Order: sequence, then structure tokens, then C-alpha cells
Amino acid sequence: METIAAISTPLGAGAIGIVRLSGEQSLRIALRFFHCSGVEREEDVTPNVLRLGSFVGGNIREKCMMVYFRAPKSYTGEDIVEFQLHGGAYLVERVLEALIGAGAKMAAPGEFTRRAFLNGKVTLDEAEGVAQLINAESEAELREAYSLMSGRFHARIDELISELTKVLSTLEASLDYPEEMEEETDDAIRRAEVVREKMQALLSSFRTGKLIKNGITVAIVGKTNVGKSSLLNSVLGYSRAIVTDVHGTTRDVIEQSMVHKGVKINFQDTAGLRTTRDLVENIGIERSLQAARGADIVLYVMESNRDLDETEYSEIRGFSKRIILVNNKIDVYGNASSGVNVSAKTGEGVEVLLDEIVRAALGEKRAADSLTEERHADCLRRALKSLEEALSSCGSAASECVLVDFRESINALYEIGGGNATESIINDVFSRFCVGK
Ligand SMILES: Nc1nc2c(ncn2[C@@H]2O[C@H](COP(=O)(O)OP(=O)(O)OP(=O)(O)O)[C@@H](O)[C@H]2O)c(=O)[nH]1
Ligand SMILES: [Mg+2]
Repeated sequence: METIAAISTPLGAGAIGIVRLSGEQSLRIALRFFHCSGVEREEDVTPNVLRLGSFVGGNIREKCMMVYFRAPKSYTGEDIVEFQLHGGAYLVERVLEALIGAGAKMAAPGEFTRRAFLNGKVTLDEAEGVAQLINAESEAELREAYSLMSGRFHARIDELISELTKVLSTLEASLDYPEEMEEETDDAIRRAEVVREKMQALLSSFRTGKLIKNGITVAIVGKTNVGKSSLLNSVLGYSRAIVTDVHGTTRDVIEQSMVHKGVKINFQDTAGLRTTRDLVENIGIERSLQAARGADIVLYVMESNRDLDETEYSEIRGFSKRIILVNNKIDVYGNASSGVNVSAKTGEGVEVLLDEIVRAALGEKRAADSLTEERHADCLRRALKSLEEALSSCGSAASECVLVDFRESINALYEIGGGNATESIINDVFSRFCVGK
């Protein structure tokens, strides 16, 4: 494979900029530019040791560090050389240019990790964990990314594969000796049923997994002037939305994300609900309802001394499975008997409300290792479908037909790790990476 090169740190002024090479020619190309006492030939370079020297070429002379990782003990499984330079877009670009001029090829997005996958260093789901880690915006997401990247999630899939493989081989044997193996066959089918339950449990964690990865979307809705925008500002800790005592101040959806106790929450402040002739405001209200429909959680805000508008409340509850009643302005009107009591003005109760949002969305117990990737969910759904077909047509005896379904189920599970993933699936996974990773 060709030797590739890329800038692996973000472009811009920074303390350090890293340019990386991977492939057979890495060291040869690197040594055309790197000079350091005691290093004349490739044999002089000790792997895994950082060396101070200078990069001379491409119109620059730069003091820098170089480290060499010898195949297969490297990130990609190939020879890797990394230059640690002074950060600075101009400088690192000249270094990259020099390496390209000497025969390296510009790396495509995710090409280093792709090579790691092709060389068996990581499975496809572990590689997806790397991308998730880089893009993580909250602690909960980071935990899920680690679970993927470290192979902990993969181990769960491997366990399902190995269980099903054992079931399959028992059933294969029982085709030839159906009578002698009646007991073993029954036992194998019971074990397959356990696998089915595990698959179902994993699939049901996808809802939580997605919320952790994308954040919980929360729409703040209610009548005008009840303090929706004030509540948004209060949870964010700064003045994001305009607040006035004029009814109908907010006319558009205002979105802003924050992290509460390690979980990302995407808030949407909306136009207050009321009957009005104002064309612009009516469009805003339509958007408020749309936001309520699309949200994971709706906060229905009212002033704490008011009676609930049952008609409006039940209309909105119809949009969303999860709705939290929020009584605002308790600093002047006092607590209400049901719902969460808050004062957007003083901040009282806001922390409790945030806890309640996370609890309502993710549940009490949040186990790590949930399903976060659509691709994995798709593979699991197919695996489950085939397994269910196998089990429903299995009865008490195995047949060639049933075995086909078991094999399909196993194959779909293998796809998660990239075992038999097609080129286009692999391309799709790595296209979401940044260049240099
Ligand atoms: N005392 C008190 N006043 C509040 C509280 N929250 C909001 N207000 C006041 O209520 C008025 C309306 O607040 P907004 O946050 O603009 O209300 P809104 O629901 O966004 O209103 P629209 O955008 O018109 O739908 C402002 O004068 C706020 O200062 C609160 O907790 N206590
Ligand atoms: Mg408002």
C-alpha cells in the first residue's frame, strides 16, 4: 500500500502541530528531511523514541521532534513516522507539502484508522468508537465512545456470536442424528432463546444510546409571558433569548445546547401559545407546535398560580410521550401542588428540573455500553429477525432451512465488527472521520 501523509492536529495557531506518515516508505521519506546527530540511515532510528532534530526542506528549517513506530506495533499496523512541529498552519502545510513531494500520498479522511481496520488492529465498531470519541460533547457520550473503542461493546457482540455458533453446530449435528440428540437440540434452542432476549435488550438500549450521542431535545412551550425564555436563560446561565413583559416576545425557535451532569441537552425556546391575528407570530406558534412534536421531552410552562389549561395541555401531551409540567415564578406566586416548581428569576428549582429531564429521558439506571450507532442497530435488527424466524420454524427439530436462518443471524452480527462488511459500508464509516485520523 502507498505511504500516506496528513496533518493530524487542527489547522491554526497552536503549541504543537503533528504531521504523520504511514506505510512502508515512511521512514525513508522522513529521513530525507529529518536531521539529527547519530541518525544517518534507517537502521539508526530506534522505534518508539522521540528524537530532537530539524526538518530541512520545503523552504523551511524547523526544529522539531520525530518518532518512529515500527510495523506492526503502531496505530495503523504499518510503519508510522510522526513529526511534532511548532503549531502554525503555514509551517505544518509546508512540511506536508515536502513529504508529498517526496512520494507520500495525501491521506483521505479516516485513512489511518481505515488501515488500522484493514490490518486487524481494530474492528469496524471500535473504529466508529474512535470517531465518536473525537466528536464527543459530553461525559456520557465519552463513556459510550470508550465502550465502543475499547472493545467492551464488541465483546458483548462476540458473546452472542459464540453462543449462536455453538447452537448452530449442535443443530447441524442433530440433522444426522435427530433421535439421539433430542435433548441437546432442546437445550440448544433454549440457549438461542436467551440470545434472542439479549439481542432485544441491546436493541432497546438504542433509544438511550441515541439520546446520549445526539443529546436530549427539550422543547419549552406554554402560553405567552409565562417565562419560557427566562427559563432558557436560567438553565444556560446567560442571556440567550430576549425577555420582556410584552406578550409574544419570542417569535421563532431559539436553540441552544448545554451539558447537565455529563449529559447533553438541546433546549428549544419557542413562541408563546395564544390566539393572535399577527401573521409572523402565528408562523412562530406553528413552529412551537412543531418543536413540541419533534422533541424528546416537552416542558409545559405556566405561572404557578394559574389553573391548568386542560385543552391546551392535553393537545401538547398528544404530541409527546414525555411532558413535564413546570410551574414558574414561584418567587411571587408560591408553589403549585403538582409538577416541578421553579423560579427562572431566582434559579430556584432549576437544578431539580434538569435532573428530572435527564431522569425522564434516560431512566433511573443508566448502564454504559448501550447501542449508539444506527449501523449497529440495523445489523442487530437483521440478526434478531433471522433468529426469530429460525426459532419460530424450528419446533423441536432442526432442518436445513432453519440452519440458514441461524447462519444469517450470525452473519449480521459479524457485520458489526466489519467481518463481512461491504466496501460501501466501510467507505461510509470512514467518510465520517476527519483527515489525519
Ligand atoms: N418574578 C418572576 N418573573 C419572571 C420569572 N420568569 C419570567 N419572569 C418575567 O416574566 C416576563 C415574561 O418572561 P419571558 O421569559 O419573556 O416569557 P416568555 O414565556 O418567553 O414569553 P413569550 O416569549 O412572550 O411567549 C418577564 O417580565 C420576566 O422578567 C420568574 O421566575 N419570576
Ligand atoms: Mg419568550
